[in-house]
Amino acid sequence: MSTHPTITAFERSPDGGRGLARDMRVRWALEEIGQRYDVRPVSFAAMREEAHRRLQPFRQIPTYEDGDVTLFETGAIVLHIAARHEGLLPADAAARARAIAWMFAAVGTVEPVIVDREAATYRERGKPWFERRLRAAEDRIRVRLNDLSLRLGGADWLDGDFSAGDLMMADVLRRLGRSDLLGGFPNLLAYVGRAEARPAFRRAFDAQRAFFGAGLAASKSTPAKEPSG
Ligand code: GTB
Repeated sequence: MSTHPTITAFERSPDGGRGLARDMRVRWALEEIGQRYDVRPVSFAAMREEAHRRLQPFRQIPTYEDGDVTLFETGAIVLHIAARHEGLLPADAAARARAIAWMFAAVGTVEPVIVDREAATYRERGKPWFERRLRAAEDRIRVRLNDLSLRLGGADWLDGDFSAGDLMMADVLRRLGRSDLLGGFPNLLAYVGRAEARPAFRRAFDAQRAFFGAGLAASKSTPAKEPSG
């Protein structure tokens, strides 16, 4: 029996090893607390099968299994990890609650507008309304980034020391790459850079690259499937 958690990840990297799929934030959280973990690759076909749907009702990755705990949704997974180990949530109850609020802000307020733009790019390109749709999606992202940028100001992290709130927020922002959108907010660009410079992030990033390993060359030329979610 495994004595450490098992997470699931795509069988083949959809992004050429750039660590943009959501297993990355779970790997990163586990690295931050120094927890070993196993990764079980799941193919798109297997994601639709009953065995995976029992773990993830929406046929997605990642999932998390550790003893009698089985979880889906990265917010819930990272919160579960952070709540049980030191290092990702402050000890002070009020500060801890605020860090958790930032986790929710990342997945509930910032991530949806970023995902919406990507979904439009994949599904609506070529439609007569595409350019207008894209501009509207980007405007919504800028509104969120502007508010976030104002709140962060010149601080290193959103609320005191680095927390699971920063981990989730930085990983959500990473999805924008080095786009003009993020580039318009130098403090957010620097924030993501600081997050990516953390040794735990580097270990997680290298681990996902190594995991995809030989599959990378193939997935660059023939994407396994249009990225989704
Ligand atoms: N809310 C869920 C969570 O946070 O756990 C969302 C999980 C999710 O969207 N998972 C995606 C998935 O399994 C993978 S991360 N999609 C398959 C499907 O829905 O059929 C999304 C993702 C995919 C690819 C890239 N990429 O290539 O850059 C980036 C992000």
